Amino acid sequence: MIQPLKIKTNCLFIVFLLISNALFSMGNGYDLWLDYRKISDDALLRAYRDQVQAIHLGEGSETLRAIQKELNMGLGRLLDREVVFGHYGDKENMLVVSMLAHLPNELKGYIDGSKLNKEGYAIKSIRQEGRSYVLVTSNDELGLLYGTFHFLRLLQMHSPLDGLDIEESPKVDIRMLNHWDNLDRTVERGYSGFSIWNWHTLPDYIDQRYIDYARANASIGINGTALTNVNANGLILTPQYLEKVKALADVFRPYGIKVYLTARFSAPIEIGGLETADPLDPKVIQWWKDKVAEIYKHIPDFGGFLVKANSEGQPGPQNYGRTHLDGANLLADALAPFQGVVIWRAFVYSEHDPTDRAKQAYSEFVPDDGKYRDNVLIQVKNGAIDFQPREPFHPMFGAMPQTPLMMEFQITKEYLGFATHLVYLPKLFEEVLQSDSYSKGKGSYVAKVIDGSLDHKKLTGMAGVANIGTDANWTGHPFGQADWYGFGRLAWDPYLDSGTIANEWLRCTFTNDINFVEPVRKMMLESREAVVNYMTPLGLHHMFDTGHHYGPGPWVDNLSRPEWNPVYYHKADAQGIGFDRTSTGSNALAQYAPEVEKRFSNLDTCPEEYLLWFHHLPWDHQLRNGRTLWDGLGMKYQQGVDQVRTMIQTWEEMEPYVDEFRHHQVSQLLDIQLKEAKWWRDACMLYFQTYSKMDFPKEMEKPENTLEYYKSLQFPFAPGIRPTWN
Ligand code: BDP
Repeated sequence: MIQPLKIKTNCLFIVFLLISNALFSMGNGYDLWLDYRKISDDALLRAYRDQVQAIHLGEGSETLRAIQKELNMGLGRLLDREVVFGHYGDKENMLVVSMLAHLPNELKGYIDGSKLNKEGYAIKSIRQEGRSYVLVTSNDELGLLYGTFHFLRLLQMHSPLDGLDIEESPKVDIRMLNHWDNLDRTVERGYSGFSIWNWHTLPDYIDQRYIDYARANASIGINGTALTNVNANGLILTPQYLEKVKALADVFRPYGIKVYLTARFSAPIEIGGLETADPLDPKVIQWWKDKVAEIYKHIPDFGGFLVKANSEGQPGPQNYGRTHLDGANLLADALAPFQGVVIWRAFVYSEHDPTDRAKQAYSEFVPDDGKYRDNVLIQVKNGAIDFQPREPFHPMFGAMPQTPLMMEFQITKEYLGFATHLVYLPKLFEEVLQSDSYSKGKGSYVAKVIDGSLDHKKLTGMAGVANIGTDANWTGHPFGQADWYGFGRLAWDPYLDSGTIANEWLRCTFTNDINFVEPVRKMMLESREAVVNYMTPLGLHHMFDTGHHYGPGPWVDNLSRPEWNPVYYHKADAQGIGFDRTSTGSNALAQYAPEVEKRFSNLDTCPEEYLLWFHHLPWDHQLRNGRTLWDGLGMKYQQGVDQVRTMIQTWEEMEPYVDEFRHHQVSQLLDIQLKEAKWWRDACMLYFQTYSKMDFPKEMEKPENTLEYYKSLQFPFAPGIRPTWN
């Protein structure tokens, strides 16, 4: 139990403020969107100081202590003065942060708790007998934590504190990051340094980063983290590592974050000494039961397992002639007594299955709808191929009304320029969430599948593959932080719009100056279309160079599995280009609801941004602007390059508003982005020209090098590559 207390001004506090301000002025970005800069507007500063003369903090446990620390630091910095904690009534105007059950009697009755779910909160301005209160309240401690962060954000964004009447409850249950972090600290598809989990010094050494990670996640509502790579290593389930996992779970708990682990399906053999991992074998069943019980002894609120099985060489139930259903239910039964869940990934495609890769996940999972245990979620990537710059929504969304489907987005930019390109991903996430699956008629948005409202799902979730590493600013590119931030906000509320999120992030991270916020927000919102244009326009996809996925490789045709080769996806030939997924081709379109199928099948109604995803078309096919497909491709590539030029220009003009350090960082990265955008344009157009035999459109700049040159490029140490293919 924690009691309200008064923190006296002391030297330590002043030293703390000085140090934290000094760190900020370095602008290295470590503080993310929580840097709590002093309010720059004097009148506003006075008004805030007047409102928060003291804080009444209700009773609670360790989460309350985290809230207290955050208020102390946040308000200390924002208001640039000592933070006073006291009791209701101590001062004329106060901030009251307390669960409903512990509110002072005078403040009871202002909020109807039945409108808030377990993690929800309300923020309300109250005037009472000449006194003024801002009330942050909730049913549960976690709601109070989220409400506190929201309150601090209001100040960070210079919002007025009178007339507040906010009620917020998360729309999705499990809002989690998936770290593709290996135990040796390399990160698969990680572009911002090494894994932040220092397994070697755990459990005894608690890096401050673990705490700041928890704070940052809690501030955007993330409540789960899968610590390890989906290409899993069974060692994480051994006692030696579980002790380390426990240490992290203990750090995260006050911040409402549950820990999940990736379970390697063959772990019973590798670490359990069994001869098989057959999910129907009684010894295997018992092994998982015992293992789960052991984990819960260490971590009583363990979230559950995330599993990649029978995919890209990972072991799974099919190795024993069993199904994904058998595998998922085996683990679900072991976890059920402890309220744990199994998150089973639908990212599966087989080298022995000759059908279109885009169809395979649907074919494997949809027939078993309704047969999974209640604590199983199927985690589905946003599109049917693999985190491309643009993909139509996955046909599984809407097709499994009786099974919780969890969204998997990729926050790390494996296919969107690594941590080098400025591409604002919430725009992509929003596009997917707002796609209409038509599974229950018009308005069956993917967001409704994810928040469960479409089919009254009891369990819901959204996962994002993390872009976090040991870089000083966590995400490599300073704007990569916006992708982490935006993912969290959308997991909390999948109906938020990406422009609102960009506005919040920019104000909290850089400045509230509108001369900065508006142009940069515009730049962010346009950046996603730019990357689509200069990498994979008009529905092209997966043309990335082998293995590392850095740069273009549309010519690659020699990999062992057909669907690992870019030529499989673009199918360029003398006649034309594109993947026919209509009824004359792979018929993948049949997996969508009839309205969607019809719209995408028909060339007159198929949006041009998906054209070559669904159709193989002649080079001289006429686009809606009257130009040939060939010209249209060249123009799109050129447009992408030009958009990056505009971004550079915008950013140059922002110099007066940003610290020198970050301004320079972003400038350099944008220059690389321009270089690489041109590389994509030139390499792809030169290569496709060998088939089209047509001249480049007049709008397109001349390629800077020959096709042979682009083909000769090698990147043996490109970051993020899978270290072992196990
Ligand atoms: C692909 C990545 C690969 C991952 C795989 C997955 O290239 O490194 O292991 O997805 O999601 O995007 O399992």
